[in-house]
Amino acid sequence: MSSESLANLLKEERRFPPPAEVAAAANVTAESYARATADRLAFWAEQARRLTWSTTPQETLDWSNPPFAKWFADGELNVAYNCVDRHVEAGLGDRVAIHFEGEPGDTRTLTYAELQQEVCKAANALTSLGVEAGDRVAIYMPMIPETVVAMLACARVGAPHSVVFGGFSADALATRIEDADARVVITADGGYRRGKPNALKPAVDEAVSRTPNVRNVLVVRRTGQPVDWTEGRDLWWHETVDGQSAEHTPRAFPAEHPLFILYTSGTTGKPKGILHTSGGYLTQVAYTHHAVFDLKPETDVYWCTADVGWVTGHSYIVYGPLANGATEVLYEGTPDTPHQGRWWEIVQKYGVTILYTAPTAIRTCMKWGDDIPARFDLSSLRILGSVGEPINPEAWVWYRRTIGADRTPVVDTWWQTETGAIMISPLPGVTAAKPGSAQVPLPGIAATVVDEEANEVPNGSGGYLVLSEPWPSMLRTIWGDDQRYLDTYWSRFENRYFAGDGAKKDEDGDIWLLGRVDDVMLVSGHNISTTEVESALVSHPKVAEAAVVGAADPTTGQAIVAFVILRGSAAEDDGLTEELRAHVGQALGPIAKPKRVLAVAELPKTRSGKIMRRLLRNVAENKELGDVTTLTDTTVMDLIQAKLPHAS
Ligand code: 6R9
Repeated sequence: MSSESLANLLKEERRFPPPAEVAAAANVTAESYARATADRLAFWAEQARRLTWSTTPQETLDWSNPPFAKWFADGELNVAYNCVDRHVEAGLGDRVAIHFEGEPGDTRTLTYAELQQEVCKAANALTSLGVEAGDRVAIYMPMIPETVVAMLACARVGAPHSVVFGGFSADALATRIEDADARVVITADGGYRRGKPNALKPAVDEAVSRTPNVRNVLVVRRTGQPVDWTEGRDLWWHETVDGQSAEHTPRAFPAEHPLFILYTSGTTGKPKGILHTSGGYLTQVAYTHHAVFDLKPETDVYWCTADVGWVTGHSYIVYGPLANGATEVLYEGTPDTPHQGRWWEIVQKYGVTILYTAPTAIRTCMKWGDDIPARFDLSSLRILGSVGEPINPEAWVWYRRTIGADRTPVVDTWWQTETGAIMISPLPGVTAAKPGSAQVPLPGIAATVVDEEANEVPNGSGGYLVLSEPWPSMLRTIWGDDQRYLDTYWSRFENRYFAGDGAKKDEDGDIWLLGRVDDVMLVSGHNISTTEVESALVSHPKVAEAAVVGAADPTTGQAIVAFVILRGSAAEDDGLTEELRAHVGQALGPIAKPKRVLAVAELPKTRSGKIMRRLLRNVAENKELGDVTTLTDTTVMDLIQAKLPHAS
């Protein structure tokens, strides 16, 4: 982004200092920043001591062959032991690990002692199927306790898992099974979604018909729906796992032993298998979960609404919270089944104290109206978190006021599949929060904003977000493709990790994320961030959600096209476009005014709630849509196209 960027035009003056009671008892105080800056490696070595190692590491970072990092390389540990057994050994076996809430309303509680038994049985079952350390296992599951058990069982036997979203197609699953060369697939007959059983097994059958190296498919019975069965290959979980011994001695693996592969789609090319390893990853997810959410494991009830098929589910449903001995909620279904208050009902029922969700969900709840959360007792909540996209200031303030009774800190956490753990975020007991800004790198993290020439930009300017020092939970490579790892992340700027996000530093040096660099719009020679125009639109009382794209334009290079979802009561009338154009013009300046504004019923989103602007750009330019396999709902695009027969 050039210095002509409009990055400074969006003014947000509201400030929310940490509540005195949170600050007084906070897990992490301002002093950590200074300590971590003084000696970053000593800081991470200290955080590694949160874990129980069978061989304590003496080395911290080996960066002798950058960008291929080794963290705590001479240490040995078992990740599943750290997430489960050690809590039981510490006398906490009766503490609830998981409050499971199925979409139909069925529930199940697993204490740490019970979780230990389940994980041990599943580990024994995997061993009985010939799974050995280093073998890859694919997991294609709904959000049920067995999914967490399966992941931990893989970790326990040292078999890297590759979790594939239950919403992905047979095709997407086959590609991922093949790329990782998985030998076993763990799945379920189906899961519940929007009030109905949603089959999973047929997609596995189709995928596995194309991946001959898969020996076994282990199937959890969740919905009881009929399934096709291949004798000799398919096995029921309850027949294979339940009868196993609940004793299993965890084996220690080197810190750099692969823990999982998780595929990110990216806009072009085949999905990238992001590889994470054990000791550094677990250190940073445990530390960040403790620091950013101020977790008090004795009293908190934590709930992350993500799907485990997303990195947020890996790091902040499975590994971080369980390494910290947290009590958490696991919910199978959608927020509006059977009614739009389902989430708030769950908060009330379990007394959730920490809630971690995505901006898209927050904006959807805003759209449904304040009266829905108002019907439930949300007074247990003390910390709210956001992840996945920039959160518009309006949505941030709504979240804090309507869900958090204007009392709870909101932490806007920036990170990626590749970073493994949260990198930039306020700390709830330290940071005076600014709605819409992720603000500051966490202790031990070096992040900044640079221009085209790799110079750090001064405060008040925009550019590219980079990470300037290695971090413990960083990806180690792209599975099977070191060159692509180098090209994608380490070639744009020397010795710095290129995140692919635009960002700016405000006058205080706080970081604001401006959207993916690929999405930045170029209008009459000015770089304009999608995030800022969308935030300006969402700050209009008639707009619930917005997505903007730069569509090719003969005079201005690109012209801004805005797709908006209106709030419940607002109607699409002739004056709407002018009203919204004027509103954006006032917030950001005339150059940022959208050329066209289109009211739509839904926006195309990935399963993790990210708006797929590429598809909207193609619609606006009247082009072929391209790959839609990661969309939650492909019919959304038909509706939008129908609205726009002659787009360009
Ligand atoms: C955790 C996760 C990574 C991309 C990232 C950025 C966007 C995530 C954000 C955010 C602004 C935040 N992103 N958190 N943008 N503010 N708090 O989402 O991982 O699915 O790999 O996506 O998401 O664009 O580069 P992943």
